[in-house]
Amino acid sequence: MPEHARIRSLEEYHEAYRRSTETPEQFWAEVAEPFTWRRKWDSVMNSDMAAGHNDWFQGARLNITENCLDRHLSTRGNKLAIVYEPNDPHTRHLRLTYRELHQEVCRFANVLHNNGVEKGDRVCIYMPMIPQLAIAVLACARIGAIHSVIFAGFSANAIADRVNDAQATVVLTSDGLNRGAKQIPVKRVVDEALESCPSVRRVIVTEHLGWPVHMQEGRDVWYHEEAEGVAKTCPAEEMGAEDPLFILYTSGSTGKPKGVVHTTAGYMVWADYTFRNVFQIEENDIYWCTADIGWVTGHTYLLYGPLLAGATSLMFEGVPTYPSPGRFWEVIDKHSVTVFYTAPTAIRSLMAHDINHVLAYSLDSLRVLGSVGEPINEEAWHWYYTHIGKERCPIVDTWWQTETGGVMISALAGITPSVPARAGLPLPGVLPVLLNQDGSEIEGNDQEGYLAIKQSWPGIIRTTYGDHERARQTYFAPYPGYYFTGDGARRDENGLYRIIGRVDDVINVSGHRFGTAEIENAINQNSHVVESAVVGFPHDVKGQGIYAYVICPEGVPEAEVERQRIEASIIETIVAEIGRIAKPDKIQLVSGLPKTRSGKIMRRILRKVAEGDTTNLGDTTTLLDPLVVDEIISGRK
Ligand code: 6R9
Repeated sequence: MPEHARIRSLEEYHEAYRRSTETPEQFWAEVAEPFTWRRKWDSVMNSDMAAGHNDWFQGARLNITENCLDRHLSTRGNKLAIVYEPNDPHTRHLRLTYRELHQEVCRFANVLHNNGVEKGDRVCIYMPMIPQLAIAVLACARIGAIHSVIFAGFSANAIADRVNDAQATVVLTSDGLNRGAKQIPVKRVVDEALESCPSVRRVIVTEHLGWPVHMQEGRDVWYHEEAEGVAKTCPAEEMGAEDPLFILYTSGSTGKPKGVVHTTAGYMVWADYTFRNVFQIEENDIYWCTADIGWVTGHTYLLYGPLLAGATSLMFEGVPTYPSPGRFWEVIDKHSVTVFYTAPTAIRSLMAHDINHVLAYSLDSLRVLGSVGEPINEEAWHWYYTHIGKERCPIVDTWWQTETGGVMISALAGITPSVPARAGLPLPGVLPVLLNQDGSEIEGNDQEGYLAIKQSWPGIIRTTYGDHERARQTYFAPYPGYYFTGDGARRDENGLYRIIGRVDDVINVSGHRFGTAEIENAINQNSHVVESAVVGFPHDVKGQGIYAYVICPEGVPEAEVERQRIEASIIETIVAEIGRIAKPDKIQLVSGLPKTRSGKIMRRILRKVAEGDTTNLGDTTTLLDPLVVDEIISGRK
């Protein structure tokens, strides 16, 4: 494993941190040194935080797949790059060495070329968690096409929004996918989406379930037919350091998901550096990140980070509870997983089952445990630490965001402090600050405020696709000179950070971000709906649940069956507009919403009611119609 820039002790951490903040350009130039560059940079960091302009390694030329694959062939050609564990434990798993993965990526890249994909083109990928997904993503990067992976649980409408925003010309998909006991006709969802996507001229379909699918003449082709006789070598396109590598859509506090853009060199350096240091990766590790490649965690810590480091990455197609709640632990034993990275929601859902599902497995191979996506509550932390890590594996609670490209605040496994409910200390290069509402910095420990970042880092978001002003407004304008995270945090008495949660209108459901406005927009498409307001509430397993208050045109129907019918219809609309993952936990039909005289919905009140805390609703005197609050309380779900 590359020892380069590897932190091995607490002293080394402090030293690296000091250098990364005092002389960041020198620090990152050293970290970047051993990658494969076609040409080195002219300057390391150019940052104008107020304008949201951040360039790293300007002037450098490279291809990230040469760093993920070619670079390892002489020393790790026969090492496993990807181990694939299918949904069904009785189906055969698959292993790809670095050499094999290199060949498959080249082949897919040639297929893309043959289908007219060129550098800078946007390619949307809507595929199951199978090796072909990883291969497809890397194939785009190989030829300089910008990939935009869409999580394969999103609806046709959600796909169409993303494809149209990116103006993608090509879509990569499969015939179907397995998710636990369910099978989903993925290609059919894509077909429906593409009815409203005029930019798409080619769909390349990978056979996975062997299902018959409709192939549209002139547009759709089978991958296996296209790949026949195609060369397994493909020269890598030479990219500029700041050429976009991918777009990944994520929800914010406004209605439409944003296309977060990451570029080539900075993202690469950040992914590799954070991966090796946070998990303290060793050459023989079998590393398993349970995230789907459709989310940023899958991009940075299933795919790019591990491959850049030359590690073995396990890819799991299934779900934690199929065919039994012991599935994760079975996979860990089966493949001798050493480093395991998952989300608190998965841990909480498994905690709820009989502990015998855990005790049936040895879990001896484990060395490091990770958590990501939302704050991990103390109970889940202790369960994870005791029953999975057997009190010998450090837990890294990694705080970061789609926009940060990689981990920002976290323990480095076994090196910096790992305390329940604390993400911990910032990584080298990360300068977190706590801000007051007026934007002034809060000094000292044992303090709470808005979490912002004061200095550029290599993985910082570059723009939102096609609309830089939106990126500037969202992240850089709220507190000029800082990157604003949207999270609130506490710095404890030892300087460790504890992430409290979003301070904006974003709900985090099982580690998935949704804007309240985004869900409201979806609900409002339903003909039974005049207006809606969505808030989050604490949920035992998901972290936060979705509570929707909905006004119907004829008021709240008297009959229970009629109310149920409307609620079911609203759920159907949300599933169609966004996907099953955004289904509200509770829908309450109401005759009005608590609004101020200026027409603003008082979400604070709605949140309190959803939480079940109706004793102290605060000041309601500015409400237009205070009676509406009584109705909402009495009809609470
Ligand atoms: C990587 C990822 C980002 C939001 C972020 C925060 C929450 C993520 C966390 C965490 C507390 C952690 N979040 N990790 N909160 N502790 N370890 O999840 O990216 O999907 O963009 O979500 O998730 O609220 O702002 P993304």
